[in-house]
Amino acid sequence: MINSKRLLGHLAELSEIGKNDATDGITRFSYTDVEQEAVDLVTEYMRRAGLAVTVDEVGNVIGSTPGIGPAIVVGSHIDTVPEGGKFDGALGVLSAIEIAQTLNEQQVEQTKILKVVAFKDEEGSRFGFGMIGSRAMAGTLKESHLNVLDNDGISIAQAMQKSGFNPKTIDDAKREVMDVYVEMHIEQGKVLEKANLPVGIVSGIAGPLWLEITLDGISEHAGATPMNIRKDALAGASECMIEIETLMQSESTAVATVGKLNVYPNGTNVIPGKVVFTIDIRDIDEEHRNGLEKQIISIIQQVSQKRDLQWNIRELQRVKPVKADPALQQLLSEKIKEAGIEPLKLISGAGHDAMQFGDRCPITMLFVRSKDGISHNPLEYSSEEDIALATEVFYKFIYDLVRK
Ligand code: HGY
Ligand code: MN
Ligand code: MN
Repeated sequence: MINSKRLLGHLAELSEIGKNDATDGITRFSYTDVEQEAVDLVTEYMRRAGLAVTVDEVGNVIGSTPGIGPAIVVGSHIDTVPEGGKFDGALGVLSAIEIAQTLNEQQVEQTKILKVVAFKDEEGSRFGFGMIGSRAMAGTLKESHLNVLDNDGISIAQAMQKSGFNPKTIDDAKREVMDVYVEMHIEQGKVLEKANLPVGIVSGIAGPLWLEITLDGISEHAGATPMNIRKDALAGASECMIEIETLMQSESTAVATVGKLNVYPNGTNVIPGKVVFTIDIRDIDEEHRNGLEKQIISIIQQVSQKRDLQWNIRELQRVKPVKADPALQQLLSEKIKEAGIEPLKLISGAGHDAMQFGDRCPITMLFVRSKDGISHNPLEYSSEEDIALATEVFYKFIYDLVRK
């Protein structure tokens, strides 16, 4: 039996780090002092669980049971979106630590090594380029990726250096030889709540494609410039967004979101001469996502031509959708049934570190119900009962994996 009281205590303690007391929102961006505080706390929890803790070249925190050879790797992240919730990522890392501590306390004979990982910068909130830690561990992080800048003009490489990491060594980030990679995470959607189920099995993860669009017009006097001769970049961006939203209405699984928008020079009496906005396009089918990308780019081209705006598109990240391993899903399904719950399979609309390992080893995820499906929001909530039940199911799942 896991110690759910201890786990919930850890969750409460971690959620105090980076919390905005006015909104209850949590902000922990990678390579910042706040995030380092969270890393130190999670390192302490790993040690108390009897894990040997190492930090790799990009800052992944890895807690391992003794031995060498292929490992059962269980991970998630402790960085957040701006004003995020308590559970996204944190629940996965802390439940994995709780499971390791329970295996250790109950002196369970393990034939496989267990590694618990808190991956660096899963969200991509600071640099617009995410999954830095899991990409490094998968061996796909390139030095060129480290040039992207945050809002203060600091690159990933500079932020790494400031935190004591050497960007030149990212290739040495140990590629853990993974037997399997599994992750527990809040669902962040409404499927489990609608099905009235506390947990679900992830059968696949939709792949996010992030684009940054820049539209250039002319900043002019808002009072002295007649409407018919303006090159208003914000009006152009708004027309693009409405056309993109209309295009996506007929989609059943694909989604597209404009999440960030910067207006220049951002003055009340100035016609916006420049706008920079992001588009996050996702689907479980890569071909279909590529088709949508083409249609969205053509909308941007046509609106820009009509309004005499210059347009530029920069790809921020392109992550392949992945399918979960059938055998792992089957084993998880058995553990859910043993808990008296009907096993439901669902696709994850949200991206996760697990995507970086989908083509290297079997992966799957256990989802925990999200109240009202809300996430990336201080209102994000999963009940203590659901967390306890999910962690117990995941414990039994990992118990089998480490003794195979
Ligand atoms: O963007 C995502 O899907 C995840 O929350 N990083
Ligand atoms: Mn997450
Ligand atoms: Mn997230």
